[in-house]
Amino acid sequence: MKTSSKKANKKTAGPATSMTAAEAAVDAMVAHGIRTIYALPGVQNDYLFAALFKASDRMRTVHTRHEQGAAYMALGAALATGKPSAYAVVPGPGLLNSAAALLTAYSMNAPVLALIGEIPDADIGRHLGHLHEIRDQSGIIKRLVDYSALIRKPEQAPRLVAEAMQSMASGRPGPASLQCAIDVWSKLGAVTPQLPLPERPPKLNKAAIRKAAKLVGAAKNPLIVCGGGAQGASEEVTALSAMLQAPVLGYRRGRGVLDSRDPLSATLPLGRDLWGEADVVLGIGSRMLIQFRQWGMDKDIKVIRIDADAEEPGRLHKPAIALIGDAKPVLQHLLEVLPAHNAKRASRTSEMEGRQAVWRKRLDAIGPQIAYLDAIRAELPEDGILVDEVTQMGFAARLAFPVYKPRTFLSPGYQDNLGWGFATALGAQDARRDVPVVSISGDGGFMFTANEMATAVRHRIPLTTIVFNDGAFGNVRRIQEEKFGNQLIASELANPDFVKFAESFGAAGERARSPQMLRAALRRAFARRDGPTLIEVPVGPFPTPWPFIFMPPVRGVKLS
Ligand SMILES: Cc1ncc(C[n+]2csc(CCOP(=O)(O)OP(=O)(O)O)c2C)c(N)n1
Ligand SMILES: [Mg+2]
Repeated sequence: MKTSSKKANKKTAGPATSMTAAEAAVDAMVAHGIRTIYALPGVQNDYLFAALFKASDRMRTVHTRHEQGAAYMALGAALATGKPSAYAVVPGPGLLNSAAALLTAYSMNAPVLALIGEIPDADIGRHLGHLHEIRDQSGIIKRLVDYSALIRKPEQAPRLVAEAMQSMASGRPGPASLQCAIDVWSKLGAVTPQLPLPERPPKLNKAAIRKAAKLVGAAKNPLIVCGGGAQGASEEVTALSAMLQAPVLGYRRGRGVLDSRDPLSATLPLGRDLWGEADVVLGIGSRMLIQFRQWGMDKDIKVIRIDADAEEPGRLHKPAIALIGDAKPVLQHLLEVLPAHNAKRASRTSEMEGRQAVWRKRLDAIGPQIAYLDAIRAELPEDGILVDEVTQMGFAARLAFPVYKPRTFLSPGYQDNLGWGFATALGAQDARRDVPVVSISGDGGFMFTANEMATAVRHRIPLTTIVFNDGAFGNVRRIQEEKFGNQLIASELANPDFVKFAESFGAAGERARSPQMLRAALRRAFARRDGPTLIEVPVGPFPTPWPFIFMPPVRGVKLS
């Protein structure tokens, strides 16, 4: 848990004003740049919603049909913009309904602020059986977020909001939560506004960066591995890759840091070959779990890690050099000092283009998925956003969907939680109304939050959702067919008519039976900017992607 900074920002943003705790919290969020809150009301938060009503010229309230939708939408907004976002729900069941998304925000290091109601302040911990009471709510929340606090008085609200926002932006980013009791939201107090607290980044370790420059500058076969922590450092990674002629491997959360059209950009299957050859690896904002656990290590590989979290680099393997801090400033300094230490490098363009072509050919094994992905790529503008899912198409997208810009490919990282896609994509589209957002789901995953089609219509969110309908938890069904002698259990699904389903909400519904038809449907969907479109693509079983994802080691030791 992060604790509040000792050296408080004593300066205030103005004189004290009489207001409720709820008004103070809303004002403070506005002062920190939060302009939208995803929310679902209930009696514990009535005064919070009264404050949101009063502030509706400064903050939009987007209400959802389930708390999981609100939290996923806040997650999508944070991921698509790189900026903090917020959601508000009632305690107990409201909190738990939002918890899978909050967990995902934590594992994706996403700055999501969860405002959670509470039972009457004096009764917290007394187990009286109040509406929505849950044992040790603050204890449960503390395990899900980086910063958590209970607002006990209106006067505390600005400061606690500032601390939550500071925590979400500092070090390794991540979610925060503020709770407030039903009877405290409405309390009046003399509230003094609070200026945002400084982020306080760690001091650059210039000596260590110079050491890293020497090590990577002398490397014969340098490789850069990017995770989600590199999304804010795309320019620097691109420059570094060119300077070193080092390929950049990004899978799932690291995709788009280097433009897929750059010959030095690599994703999984080719990335594993490159890992096998590398002598110095620079890991940026990545846990490197696949590399260390799946692909193996040996003494011939030297690792440099750049990470915002000082504890991360040493978890599986002690790196030669750990550079702690946000990737952007660390890389900016590395780029300044590297030229003095860098070996003469021949262009790897034609070699890498040849190797890319070989893997593209091998990926014909999942050609049916790739044909649909190519159709999406052909229609989606360069800065359009694709949100994946735990589905056949999602697995293929992580390997083969070309990504041109950072934050334009959203994938749930290690949670890989079925059902994240549609509602997260709604949040991304709500926060980025200037670009088209496409959600790809299976019929299984889509139905987790399909109710939020009502939210999309109500708030005119122009998201395009493609549901690949194979009438099954197809991924599970294939495992049952191949590994368990066709013992099918709990994997075949009864579905609605998805086109009629969409239309019944007032959304546009389309059915596309081929990649060509999908392209035409996408063009129509992108032209519709005042509401959502669902495109159902009926499909049969897809070929397995697993041989490209779970590949055997290429180096000696699997780290435990
Ligand atoms: C929260 C959660 N529950 C269960 C799973 C396990 N799971 C992974 S894929 C899958 C089936 C996905 O079905 P669908 O969305 O239709 O995609 P398809 O595999 O058919 O392409 C399931 C149940 C999961 N990853 N996450
Ligand atoms: Mg399916």
